[in-house]
Amino acid sequence: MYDSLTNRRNFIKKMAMLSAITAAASMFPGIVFASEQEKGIPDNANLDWKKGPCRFCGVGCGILVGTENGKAVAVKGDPNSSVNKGLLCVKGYHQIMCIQSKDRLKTALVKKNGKYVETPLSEALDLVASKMKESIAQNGKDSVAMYTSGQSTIPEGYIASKFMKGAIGTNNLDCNARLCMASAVTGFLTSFGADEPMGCYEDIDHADYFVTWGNNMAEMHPVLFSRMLEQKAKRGAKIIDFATRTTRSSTASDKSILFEPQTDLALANAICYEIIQNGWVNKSFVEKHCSFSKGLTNIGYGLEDNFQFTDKPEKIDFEAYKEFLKDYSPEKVSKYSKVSVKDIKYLAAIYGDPNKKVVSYWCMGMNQHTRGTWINNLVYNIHLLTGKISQPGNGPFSLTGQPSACGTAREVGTFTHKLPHGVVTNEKDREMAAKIWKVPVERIPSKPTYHATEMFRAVDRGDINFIWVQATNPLVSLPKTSRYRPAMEKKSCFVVVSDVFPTPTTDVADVILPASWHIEKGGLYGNSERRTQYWQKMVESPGEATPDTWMFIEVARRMGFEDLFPYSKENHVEEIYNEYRQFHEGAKHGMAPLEVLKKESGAIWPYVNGKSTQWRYNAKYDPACSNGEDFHFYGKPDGKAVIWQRPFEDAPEKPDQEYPFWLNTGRVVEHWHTGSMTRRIPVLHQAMPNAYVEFHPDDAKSLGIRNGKNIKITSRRGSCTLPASINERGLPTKGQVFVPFFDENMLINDVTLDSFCPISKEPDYKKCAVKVERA
Ligand SMILES: Nc1nc2c(c(=O)[nH]1)N[C@H]1C(S)=C(S)[C@@H](COP(=O)(O)OP(=O)(O)OC[C@H]3O[C@@H](n4cnc5c(=O)[nH]c(N)nc54)[C@H](O)[C@@H]3O)O[C@H]1N2
Ligand SMILES: Nc1nc2c(c(=O)[nH]1)N[C@H]1C(S)=C(S)[C@@H](COP(=O)(O)OP(=O)(O)OC[C@H]3O[C@@H](n4cnc5c(=O)[nH]c(N)nc54)[C@H](O)[C@@H]3O)O[C@H]1N2
Ligand code: SF4
Ligand SMILES: [Mo]
Repeated sequence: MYDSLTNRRNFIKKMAMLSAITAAASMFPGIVFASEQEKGIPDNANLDWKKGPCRFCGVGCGILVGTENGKAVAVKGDPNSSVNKGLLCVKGYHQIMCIQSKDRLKTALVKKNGKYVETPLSEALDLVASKMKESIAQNGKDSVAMYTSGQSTIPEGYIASKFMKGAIGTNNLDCNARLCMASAVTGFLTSFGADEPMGCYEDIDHADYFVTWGNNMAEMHPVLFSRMLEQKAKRGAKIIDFATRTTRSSTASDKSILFEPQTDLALANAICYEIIQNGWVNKSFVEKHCSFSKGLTNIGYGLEDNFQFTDKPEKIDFEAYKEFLKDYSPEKVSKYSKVSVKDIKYLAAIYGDPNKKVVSYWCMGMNQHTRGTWINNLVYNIHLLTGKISQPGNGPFSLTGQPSACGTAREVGTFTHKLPHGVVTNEKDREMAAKIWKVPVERIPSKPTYHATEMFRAVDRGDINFIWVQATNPLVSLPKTSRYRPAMEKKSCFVVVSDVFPTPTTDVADVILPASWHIEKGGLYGNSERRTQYWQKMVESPGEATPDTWMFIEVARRMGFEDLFPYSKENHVEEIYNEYRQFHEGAKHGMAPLEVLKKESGAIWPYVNGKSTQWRYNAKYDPACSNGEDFHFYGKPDGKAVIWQRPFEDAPEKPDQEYPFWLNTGRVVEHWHTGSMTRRIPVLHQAMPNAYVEFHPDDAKSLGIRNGKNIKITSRRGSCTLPASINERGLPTKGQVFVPFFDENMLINDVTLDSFCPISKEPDYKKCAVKVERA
């Protein structure tokens, strides 16, 4: 018998005691340091170094992994990678240590009479295939679902899409990037008609100002932040941290401006108001390259099952837009955003100064937002009105979180509405997919089905009877797990989970499949700056652990789709990438060939005539521009980017008498999401052994709360008990508490709300109302 829960807890406890390295000192300020591990590598060490992207964040640093006698023994930064120029952060340096973890999943486990039984992998895959077939036969194609990840490789995402949409014929495929990047995608599509940022990391070397809109780059994108700090030291570039909480990023910035949650919508409009009032609009840019639109308002929060919403955009003119902005004077907005009129004017003046180059960065503060699409649009408005876009050092830059949120989730398109090129609702896109996949076009359904939250609601309702979860840990990471855990435990749904370690999600699985980790399989990832990176398999997997792509292929073959999956076990990564590349031929999205990716530390798409395109839509750099002008927003039929009229609307749940605090959630530098990997790396686990709840010192004082005391946090959905943290890592504003979500023993997502942006369907983990009491 295998008791994953006790094993896991014991293991994590033991590790905290055993760990010898004291990491705390090297943690400050959470950026880059020469790791103990790297210092320990003798210069003459006879290691075989292989290159690849880091396993963790969307920065996509290049790493070199040193192997000896078939074992990975060291990691260092790739000096040839333009992303990180040889640097790594603390997670980067120590990543390979998790694969040595004693409780690594090495065999398939099948639940029999309530107990997990070690089972030969081929037998477990037989069972998965037969359960999938059984569900389809009994309840139809839309009774089976797959939930994957922005950490899946490009081949994994591609095969998942081909399997579900092309072979079976259901759009029941979505991924955890819905919890993360969906608002960025709908923001790009509505403003520009094409996904992903126009600029690249080289912008950092040219910008005079960096404005971060509610993200914490010192901890979440540390290597990029260190590049910003370098420019600050070298050229006096300035960092302005605009957020709802004081973090390490704020303290390392030149100026920190705090605002009330949700009021970023009003503040972005106030900045545009000021830009117009002061005559800072770049008139010729706006006339030539922009149009104006408005959409529906009071659009709801997606709290009911089967919630549907379609926007109805309407063209407007500049005068109407200007009239709309009258409600957003700095004086009016200052009252509810709690940002001073002076600070609003200060920000507007930076964006408005034609001689200053400005890059805006954001991540989850703007995407995990019930008006996530809108706030993305509103920040684009600022850059469009001033023409500060698509030029070195000038541009809005939406950062991705996961290592292949762009490459896999967005480009391959592991979302219910997506295909590798385009969307399921478009007949031409379906025809193209059908042709490359060699399936009848009627097989690919033209209607999207379930986005992430709705997929788990469908499991709860009994509408999904089979779900396969891969490279994600939803029972820690979904909002309102207090509903979705019981849903996954129901007998009406057969649950398959592929992971590297036991987790709270494998705990509810009927079949657990042992996956190969990052360097044990080859693959490709795509980072925040549209850079595709390839790596080869570097070490063997333990036991029967197998690459995810291969497990999908094995199951698809067992279901009778052998002809559609003719790949070889040895070269499937390369064969699949070559097939996938056909979807993206052409100047707007061409992908680099494998030979280039094998040699170089990645290439940025559009890869045209043997060259990466660093700045899209700017005719100087982008060969796809074809209107004869200096800029061409070719994602839109009229070649113009859209300036959107979007109002401020409140959050669905706000502090009140019964639940008087805002709850904000997020991350810390040491841990990766649900902690399944980083809590198995001794140096990281020891540096940050458990979650906590941060208070503003004034709130702590008035409630009589002291550091380390246990506090129970309760919302209308559930509760969670954690030790209080005052004046330690971060500092929430008064009336707000903050909790990181990495700790599976303190499940804050039992408390969060599953409301989402009606356009992107991305949940808002940053805001709900809670009460706090001493436990
Ligand atoms: N160490 C580490 N790095 C990571 C990850 C990790 O798990 N660990 N995960 C990666 C992933 S997948 C992601 S998505 C990124 C996340 O990267 P970030 O977005 O930087 O991090 P979070 O901690 O999720 O979000 C914190 C921020 O949300 C802001 N916020 C709260 N409410 C609001 C609001 O109403 N409006 C605005 N504009 N901001 C608000 C707060 O100011 C706070 O600073 O990190 C990536 N990098
Ligand atoms: N409260 C709160 N919740 C949040 C957020 C928040 O800000 N606040 N942020 C949301 C965001 S932005 C994100 S991106 C999600 C992330 O949430 P998840 O994706 O659920 O979190 P991870 O810990 O990254 O889960 C990845 C899992 O894949 C496993 N794994 C690693 N490598 C492989 C592999 O090669 N194959 C397989 N099969 N498995 C592998 C790991 O062990 C781990 O269990 O969380 C979301 N949830
Ligand atoms: S910044 Fe991100 S990609 Fe770079 S080493 Fe750290 S976790 Fe890896
Ligand atoms: Mo994310």
